[in-house]
Amino acid sequence: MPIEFIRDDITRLHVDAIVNAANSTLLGGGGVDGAIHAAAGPKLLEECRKLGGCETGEAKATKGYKLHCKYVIHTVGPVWTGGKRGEKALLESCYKNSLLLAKSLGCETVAFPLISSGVYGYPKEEALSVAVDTVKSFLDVCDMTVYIVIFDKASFRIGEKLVRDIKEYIDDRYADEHFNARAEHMRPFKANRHDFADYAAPKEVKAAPPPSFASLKDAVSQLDESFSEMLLRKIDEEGMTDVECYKKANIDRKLFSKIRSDRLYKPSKQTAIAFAIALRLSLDETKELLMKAGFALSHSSRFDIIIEYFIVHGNYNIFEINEALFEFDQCLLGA
Ligand code: AR6
Repeated sequence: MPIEFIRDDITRLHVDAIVNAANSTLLGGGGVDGAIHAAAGPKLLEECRKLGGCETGEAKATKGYKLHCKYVIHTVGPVWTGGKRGEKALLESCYKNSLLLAKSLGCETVAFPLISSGVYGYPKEEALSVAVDTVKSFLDVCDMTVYIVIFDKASFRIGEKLVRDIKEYIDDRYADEHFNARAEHMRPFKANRHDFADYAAPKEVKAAPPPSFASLKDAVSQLDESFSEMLLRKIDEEGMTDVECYKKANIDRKLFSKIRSDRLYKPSKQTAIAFAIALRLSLDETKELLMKAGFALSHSSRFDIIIEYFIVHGNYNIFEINEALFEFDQCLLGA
């Protein structure tokens, strides 16, 4: 999956390269830099000494030594001094230069910490949005899986208002669900209280006749449009290309080819929803697409209600949706 947010210690990740939020000496320090040097062992510092430092916004690579990665890419973020000294452009350069370097080294998976958002004081919310926007632009032209590692949950805060709105939405939906469950429970009680003199016999409801199949084989052969068929049809109807669709869905090319070539492919629920978001499907269409993969949206699940919230509000920004899911401790969308 092209961008993935994970909450972890970056030194534990098994990827081709991890990025270090270093300082211009490249000789180690505190924060993530200290953790990376501690986990990699002293040989990392030995190699760093030979690099001759690094300018702010630039990136240099070393081997990973005892870490579970081939390379460490050291980049130097800007120190935040209020935002008027080109901090944003410098932070963007950190991500761009690290990604270009990773690509030149043949890396397919790269993990970033939130550069500058610790000791260097860059506001975490803004640091996160620079990270997401810059990585996203890079992935528009290049295939790679990029992990943005969130060490402390406070780094990952979507706007207070959005959190409040989603909370309200969840509370309302849960309340509905409970109300309906209670109403269901009360039904026999209401019937008991009926004045039987006024009681009218319920109208006869005619059920639709069941479909008639000559045999089980016959029944199984009459499959409806599958998930992959509906997905490809919707892509055509929207006038999108496959690439546009899977990039918007934050799904990687290999997974998309699998879905394309297997009409009975069964995706995960997160993948199916990611495509619904990429295609800007209405709530009903989303439910239809999900049903084809064997899933539903339910008001008994916070994940489902959050997805519904975004669709109902016409917000199809998958990164914002993922930030909200992360905020509410739910699985993220994508592969
Ligand atoms: N894994 C992932 N993220 C981490 C980890 C970890 N193990 N440890 C901290 N973070 P910082 P900076 C997060 O201060 O702001 C060093 O001394 C942390 O929560 O490490 O770019 C260097 O030598 C924060 O969100 O880097 C420099 O002198 C983010 O990583 C200076 O700090 C970055 O925090 C660089 O400051």
